[in-house]
Amino acid sequence: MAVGQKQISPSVMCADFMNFGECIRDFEKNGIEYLHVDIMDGQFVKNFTLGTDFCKILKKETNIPLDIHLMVERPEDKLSWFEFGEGDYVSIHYESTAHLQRALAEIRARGAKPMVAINPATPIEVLRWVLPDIDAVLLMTVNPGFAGQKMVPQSIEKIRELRSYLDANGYENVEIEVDGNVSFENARKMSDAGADIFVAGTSSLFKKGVPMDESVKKFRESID
Ligand code: S6P
Ligand code: MG
Repeated sequence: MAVGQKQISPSVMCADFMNFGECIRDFEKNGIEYLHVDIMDGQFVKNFTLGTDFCKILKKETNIPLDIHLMVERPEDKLSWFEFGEGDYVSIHYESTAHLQRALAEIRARGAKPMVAINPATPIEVLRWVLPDIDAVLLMTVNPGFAGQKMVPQSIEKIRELRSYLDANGYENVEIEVDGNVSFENARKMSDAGADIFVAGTSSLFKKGVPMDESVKKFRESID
């Protein structure tokens, strides 16, 4: 079975940057557990998003731990560019490196929590020999690169299988994070299937005109 309390990790690339400070204060006020920071390099995925300076600013401006999602080729060469440490999650894609275990071990050695991300088409069995090296699996429920996509329908079954797979191998403590079209409705199904951390983006928390307090309350009702 899954671990403890369900957690929300808003995708900050979906925020209104003209009012970003206010948005962070809203997250703090609402007890948001992580800030999901999407890093894209234009190669692993066809997009550019946030970067090293942005993570540095977040570390300075808030105590909310970061959840850095690296969608970059050869992440092992770039980990040293980022500031992260105790309490932060850092995820790297299985599909992005030939040196997955080394990169995960480096994240652990720097005091942060290593997480492996897998794309919708990647089988969960590829995780077998890095299970001792991770604290969580980031299960992509859309193909990475863009916000505002539709969930790949087989994702719910995949979450359920992943939870059983982790438990069957003795890794009940490894958390499952879901990312992509985590709407209020999908979040409920994902939670029932065994997800622990929910990346909230344009499909839920970042709706124009809806106060953050209201959206967070609704989100928690969906996942708890
Ligand atoms: C996508 C990225 C995600 C998105 C998130 C957006 O490549 O990794 O973290 O920011 O999925 O949320 P939504 O609700 O628009 O899918
Ligand atoms: Mg992401």
